Amino acid sequence: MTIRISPLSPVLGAEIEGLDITRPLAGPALETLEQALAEHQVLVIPAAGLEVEQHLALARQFGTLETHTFFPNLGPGYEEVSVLDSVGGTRADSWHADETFLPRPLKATFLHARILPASGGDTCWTSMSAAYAGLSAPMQRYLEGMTALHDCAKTVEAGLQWGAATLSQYITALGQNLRREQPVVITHPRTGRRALFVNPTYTRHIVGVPPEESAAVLQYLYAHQTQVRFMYRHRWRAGDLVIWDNLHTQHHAVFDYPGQRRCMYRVSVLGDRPLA
Ligand SMILES: O=C(O)CCC(=O)C(=O)O
Repeated sequence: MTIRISPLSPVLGAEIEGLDITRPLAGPALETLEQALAEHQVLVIPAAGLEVEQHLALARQFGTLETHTFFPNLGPGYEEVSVLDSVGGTRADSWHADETFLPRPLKATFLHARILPASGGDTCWTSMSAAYAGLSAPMQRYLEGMTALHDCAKTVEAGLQWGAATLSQYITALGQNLRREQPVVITHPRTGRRALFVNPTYTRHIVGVPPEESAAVLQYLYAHQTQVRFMYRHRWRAGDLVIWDNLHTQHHAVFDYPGQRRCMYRVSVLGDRPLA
């Protein structure tokens, strides 16, 4: 079988065809997929009928699976399958990379579309390596060697502000102390490409500069990295499986389908410490 890789935009995203992901991948096929993920950052694979066990088995070939810090999951024996169901109010409509507050944030996420709204519910990805390459040379030099604090409680704090979380949930999140200092610029271990690594959902501040400076720089970077020229927007088809490189992209699930159901199953693979 020949694997076909068709770019979906000049910056990121590719559709993969001719690959049977319902069985263990042979070494060369796995290598092709890993290389395609490093190069294209977001891979779309038509996978109608993919079973949960097959979804898990595919992700396991990429590394150790994680149980998500706060998303609901499929239950005993299937804790590694997060369920993002709009009926349960679970959605991710802010720009983020997944769980960047972990010491070893996720390397890749595998999201399978189970139930889709009649229209809407797209997901946008932005390439953080394209965003880094698009910075001015003085800004790249300024960010060199900087670190930023990432904190899981920041997202609960945002929920508290608009009524999606309670004070006791926020206090619990603070007590869990899921915080980590990460490099502001990281390097891809396979391609050597550099990428910005700050996101508005979890990044609290840049370390070692006055709060006003950190806030202004982060605000600039967030506006810069979400320009449409760095982006791919995926219109889901039933059964699509999308795999993304979590360290070198960010994503935002568009919530434009009130009253309709959208349900996705998600499995993620732990990475290594982000390389400065
Ligand atoms: O539902 C989506 O399209 C994206 C899910 C997401 O943001 C996540 O799994 O972190």
